[in-house]
Amino acid sequence: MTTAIEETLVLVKPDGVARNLTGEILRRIEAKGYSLVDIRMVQADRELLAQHYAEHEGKPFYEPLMEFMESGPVVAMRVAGNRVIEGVRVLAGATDPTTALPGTIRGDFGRDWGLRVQQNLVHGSDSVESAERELSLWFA
Ligand code: RTP
Ligand code: MG
Repeated sequence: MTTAIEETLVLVKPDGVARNLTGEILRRIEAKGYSLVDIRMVQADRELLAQHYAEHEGKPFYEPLMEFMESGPVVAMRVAGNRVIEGVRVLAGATDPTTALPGTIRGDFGRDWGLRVQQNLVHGSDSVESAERELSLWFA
């Protein structure tokens, strides 16, 4: 393992904020030893979300995803640490909360509500390039 001090974007999605899980999610990130560098609450608009989720444009879940993400405020966090990009995604668990393992954020608190899109509480950047791009969007 090589050392790779990174920064990543974490979003507590509207379901996580509405369910009062922001503190629990941040607690897990800090308990793991990652550092909170910046944090803000945002009511995201279409333009921001379209840029954030540009890779998913045209997919069947794109429109429901947009509606879900603009349904209420999100909490955006800049988080730093060694290999934090992969680490946060391990903490988050699999995209589908039904199969996300217990011990992960999505496994412990998420469930399938039978809606048109996965309401899975949290987002974490998936690569160094995504993290840089997303951080510049949410922390302009
Ligand atoms: P994220 O980008 O939010 O961190 O999640 P992820 O990498 O685990 O999942 P991704 O494939 O990037 O999908 C982005 C978000 O779209 C919603 N989604 N719904 N079939 C579905 O209903 C479906 N597939 C994806 C989820 O909210 C997912 O996190
Ligand atoms: Mg993703």
